[in-house]
Amino acid sequence: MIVQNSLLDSLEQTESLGLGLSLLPRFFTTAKLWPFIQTVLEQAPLRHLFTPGGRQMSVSMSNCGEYGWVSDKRGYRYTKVDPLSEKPWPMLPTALCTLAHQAAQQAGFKQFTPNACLINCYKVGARMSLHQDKDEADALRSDAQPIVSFSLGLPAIFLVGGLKRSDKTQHLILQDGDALIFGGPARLMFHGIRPLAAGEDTLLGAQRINLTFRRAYD
Ligand code: MD3
Ligand code: FE
Repeated sequence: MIVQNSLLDSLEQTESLGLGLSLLPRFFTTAKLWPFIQTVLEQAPLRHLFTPGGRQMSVSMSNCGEYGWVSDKRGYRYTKVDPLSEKPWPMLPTALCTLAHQAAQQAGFKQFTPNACLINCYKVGARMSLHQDKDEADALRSDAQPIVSFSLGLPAIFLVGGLKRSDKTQHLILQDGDALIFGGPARLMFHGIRPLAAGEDTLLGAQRINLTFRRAYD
């Protein structure tokens, strides 16, 4: 994959990492977002989901927005109700929604209004193996909505491959405050996160939080 620097404005540098993949380094201020996330997590606590194959994930997860992503022995899907509380997922805070919209806009996606936000929590050693995100209703359409990702806390090594699991991967370090936008052809790329290395973030401590903003259904 060719890494090229493009689109420079006075505030942020946008690196366009091939078709449809953009990195906005230090796009947001974690201290401003963290209280909103903590409020969501008080209502819908992080939990370690099980894969359909019966393995417990090392990443703990929760959601906010109209839809939330869940996994259990029945499969992967989006639900309107948190299976733990049997209540709707907490609202997607407007401040987060606006920032995700702005990130998508800077990456060239004008119409992005997320209705799902998956919250992933990585403690030291937690990882996410190579996968594709295909559970959104439009995922396989060429006009699919992008996915916007925000990284908070400890840095992580992000792996990105191609459209086949066996394609060679490249890595990218995701730092606190970074936004990554996947759209167009990049939307179906295999990707994952290496086991989180030990460290201490001044605000979040020994963990990394990742938010992925999505359009689950139209
Ligand atoms: C590439 N999360 O939640 S974010 C996921 O850091 C997920 O927690 C990782 O992969 C994390 O599904 C990576 C970056 C990301 C998010 C969505 C993508 C990369 C993507 C969708 C398609 C292709
Ligand atoms: Fe993913």
